[in-house]
Amino acid sequence: MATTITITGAGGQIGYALLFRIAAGDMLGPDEKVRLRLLEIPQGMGAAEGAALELQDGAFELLEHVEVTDDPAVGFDGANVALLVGARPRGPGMERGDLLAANAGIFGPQGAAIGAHAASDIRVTVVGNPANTNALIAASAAEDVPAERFTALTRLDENRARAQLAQTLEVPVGSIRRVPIWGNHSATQFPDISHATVDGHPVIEALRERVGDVQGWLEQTFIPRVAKRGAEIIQVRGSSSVASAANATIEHTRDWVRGTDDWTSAGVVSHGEYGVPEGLVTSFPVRAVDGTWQIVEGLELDEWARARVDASVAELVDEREAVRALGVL
Ligand code: NAX
Repeated sequence: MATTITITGAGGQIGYALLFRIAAGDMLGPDEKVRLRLLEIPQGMGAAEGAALELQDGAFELLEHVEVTDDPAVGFDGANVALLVGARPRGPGMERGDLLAANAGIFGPQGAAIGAHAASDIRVTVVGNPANTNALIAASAAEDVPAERFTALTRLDENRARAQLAQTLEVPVGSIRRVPIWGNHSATQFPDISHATVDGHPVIEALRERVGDVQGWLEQTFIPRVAKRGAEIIQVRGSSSVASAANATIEHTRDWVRGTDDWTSAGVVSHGEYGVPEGLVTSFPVRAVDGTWQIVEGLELDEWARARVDASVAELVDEREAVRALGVL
């Protein structure tokens, strides 16, 4: 049996970077056949149809079928995995409330369509921003689908954090482990190195030798660099992060389905862990076991880390309040 994967915004930039890697087996493995559903809005249909022609020309042996549609009922029909990439970007003069409202108008109906049409094992990865709150909106609209099946992507933030540490310590990125992102996928996110290791040894000790004042380096260099990396990419490249975002989406979804051998980060629904209000889709340190994300519990957060986590969670609470005020939740 093939896995049916729905990609919204498939005619956009990240969609284009995702499709061919999924068809090549990078997400679900070299033995898993895939059926792709490319869900777009009418303006994006041409780009998605063009991508579908190229998928055909890729002659991917794992790719059983491709369908392009602008109807969510068709797009999510029988879906086992949904990558919700298409979102409304912030336009000129748009306030945060306008942005949340515009995206509620997308993620609410998509959540409802997932509830009505997707397969019972559906797993949803929300990439489109504001990703955490969009995941919350979709989850609350999806009848009979556990909220745990809706997640928000913070893997790109984690990858950026690991890459910055690797560069600073002059080690391969694979040597760096356990760098969870806490909170919102936004400038308030908290990349936490307090449990991080480099080749099994504490990163903090290695950093002390390299940068001296670790706390100063974290506050003035590392955290701003990670949190503002998206803006840096736009400035240098002239366009937002695309291939790195697609890569993180594939890694997040692959790990969810196939499991992890260590911690990673994902925006998952809180059940009150670490005092995060129940129901908020928040990034935590997680492991994937038997197809389920499990929050790594019992980690120490010192006062400074606690304040960072609280600030990001407070932003998520505000977003939820703003969406509630719209009558969406
Ligand atoms: P693009 O503007 O290139 O593509 C978006 C596509 O979505 C367009 O083709 C558009 O027609 C389609 N779309 C819009 N509304 C839709 C709907 N209701 N149903 C189906 N399709 C719809 O943006 P792209 O660069 O691909 O980025 C997509 C999203 O990813 C943005 O919201 C962006 O902010 C977000 N990102 C999230 C990241 C994360 O780590 N969570 C990092 C990368 C990226 O910034």
